[in-house]
Amino acid sequence: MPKMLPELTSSPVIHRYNGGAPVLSAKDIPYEATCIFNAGVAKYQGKYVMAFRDDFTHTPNTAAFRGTVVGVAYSDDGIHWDVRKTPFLTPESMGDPDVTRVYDPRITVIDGKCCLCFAVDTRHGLRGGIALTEDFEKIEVMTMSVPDNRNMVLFPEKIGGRYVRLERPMPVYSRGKDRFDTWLSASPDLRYWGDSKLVLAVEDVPFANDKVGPGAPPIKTKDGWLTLFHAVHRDESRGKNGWEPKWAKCYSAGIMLLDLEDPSKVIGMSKAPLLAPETPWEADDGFRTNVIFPGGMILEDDGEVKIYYGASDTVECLATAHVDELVALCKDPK
Ligand code: BMA
Repeated sequence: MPKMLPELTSSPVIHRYNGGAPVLSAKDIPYEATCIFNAGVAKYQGKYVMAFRDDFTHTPNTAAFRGTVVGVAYSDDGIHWDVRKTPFLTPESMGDPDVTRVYDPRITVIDGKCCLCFAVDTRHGLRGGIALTEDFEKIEVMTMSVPDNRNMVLFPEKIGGRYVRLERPMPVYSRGKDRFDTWLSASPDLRYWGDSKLVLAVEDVPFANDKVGPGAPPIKTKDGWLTLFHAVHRDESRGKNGWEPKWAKCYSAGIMLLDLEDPSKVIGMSKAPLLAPETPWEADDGFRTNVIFPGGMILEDDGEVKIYYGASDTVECLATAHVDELVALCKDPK
């Protein structure tokens, strides 16, 4: 049985593809793979492209990971994926010996180019990076933050003449352990970032008590930037879940609208989760159970929004909803 709090349930506007079964998992990968999750997805040059995280272990069903790489897959329909034979990003390919891990990619198509946001672990802290790629072979790293920052997500166009990103710095010293909020910074050139502002704090979200962070690149609507975020609820009584000895957190996905001209302003937010862990892949099985981690959101011509999310840090899943229903949820005052 799912080990969820009863109040954390998904919105009725959400439809899980194939009952919530993964669209990509370790069995689809032609190289070492144990957990395939937290992917970024975009439409680029006539195809869907996915960059996914691959954590691999020697021994099934243990948390003893040996490494993490980022792989790439292509699709004609956003559902069935052809995985490239070799990984795309590895710690070695980052060209910096300090990097020990690269993971949690997001993809934004901007000015006709693919812009990747990703996290790297280094021997001197966890950094957020932004890089350009045209072919998913080579990357040009544009910027790397100081520690500790992660979950960067780039908007798909310049706003007020500047590039804008959402991010989740980790103020352990000043705010206490794991009270991490969502921030925004702007840049003239993708390299130099500043004018940072708080967007969404943990205490703004009724279904979070631990941290809130950016999800997928926002979608532009006439009502505002439709924006997914992850919301973390911690409850020590959750005890043992998944392969880890103890995992007390529950990650759900929320949805909000940001002002079109000043996206640091939240102009609407659903008071309830959009997607909360419910299916066996999300709530019962995997490395860390009770994790929904959205990283990709695509608006189709007919108004369908595809939402790609990592489930239980173990597989990649897909849910859909109509854009009008998502906007309506954000505007609903309840
Ligand atoms: C976050 C990140 C994600 C992960 C999540 C749940 O802090 O590390 O990569 O999916 O925790 O484990």
